[in-house]
Amino acid sequence: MKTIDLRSDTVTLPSPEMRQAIAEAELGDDVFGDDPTVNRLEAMAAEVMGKDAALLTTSGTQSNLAAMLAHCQRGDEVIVGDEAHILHYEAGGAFALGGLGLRPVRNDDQGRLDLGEVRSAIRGHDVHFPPTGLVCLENTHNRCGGSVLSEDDLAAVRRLADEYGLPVHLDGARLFNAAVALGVHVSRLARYVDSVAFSLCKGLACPVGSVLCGSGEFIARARRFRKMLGGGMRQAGIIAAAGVYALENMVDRLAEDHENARLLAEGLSSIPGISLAPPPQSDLVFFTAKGWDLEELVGRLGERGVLCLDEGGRIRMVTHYGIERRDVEEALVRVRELMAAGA
Ligand code: TLP
Repeated sequence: MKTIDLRSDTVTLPSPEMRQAIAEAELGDDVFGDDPTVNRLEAMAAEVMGKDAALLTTSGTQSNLAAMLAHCQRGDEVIVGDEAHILHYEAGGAFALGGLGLRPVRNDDQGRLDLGEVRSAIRGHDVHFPPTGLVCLENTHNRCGGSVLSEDDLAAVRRLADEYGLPVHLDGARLFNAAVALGVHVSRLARYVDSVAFSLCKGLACPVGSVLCGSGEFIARARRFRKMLGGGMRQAGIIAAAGVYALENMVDRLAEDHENARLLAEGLSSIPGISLAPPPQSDLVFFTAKGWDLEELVGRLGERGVLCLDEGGRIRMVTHYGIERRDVEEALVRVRELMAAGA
């Protein structure tokens, strides 16, 4: 029985061509700035995002933390959505390592920040208050169902942040998914923010890495923090080569993942008891199953070779490179059979 792994787009394996690019990568010591493949990836990433500079990091978590450290001073407060990945799944690095407070404001079901709440969360100059240092956005928005922030959504936050002279960081782990879903060039989404982090190791199917982009001065500060966080890698061209390959070859195919997610969602919603929560906008599909303990359902699906995650009250399935239309159809058959057999 074939295992169909829908836990995350992080489970993607490099294609033979990507492995070839890795094997042939020209290398040097990147802490000395000598790795030509890293330099190439960083230049390509900066260009594609429309920023001055970029920095290869080990992970999305490291990019986000280095960005927060580079934008803020210890003791500052960072405004984040109450469903933000930074808040829920990054081990509290901002608090623990950065001395930063995370100030949650409401995310709506589209992953947008409630602008009224953002405005009231921004601190005045009173000495009692921790200074507000940064506003963070997420696109696509993981816990809000892989929802896509539009240019208007991003522009609205930019305008508000500008009123108070605040920088904006975008956790764009899946920003290419957002761009493909909207049918716009990714730089159109990045132009509203001061810094943006995108993942190599999710839909772009690289084995490791994330890239943080911003102004030259900002990236120089972030580079020091990356070193402090243990992310100064030596012959990192091994990793960057996959990234170069992905930027050239793996972006447009994200549309296939979105189409497969749509098919998966359509099939799931036709199974009695299953409700989408909410309908998918990109590669993430969330649903609930009436009458089932979801942890148990995830376990039983796992026994049938369909891997997915119980995300506290919802099940998440993710389509990605390596999951074909026929895998989606097969997964649906197995879910349907299990649900028909009953809890
Ligand atoms: N998300 C992972 C898990 O951590 C939940 C996943 O499987 O979706 N920002 C966003 C929006 C993310 O979804 C993730 C990873 C990250 C940042 C962190 O990236 P990594 O895992 O590279 O540190």
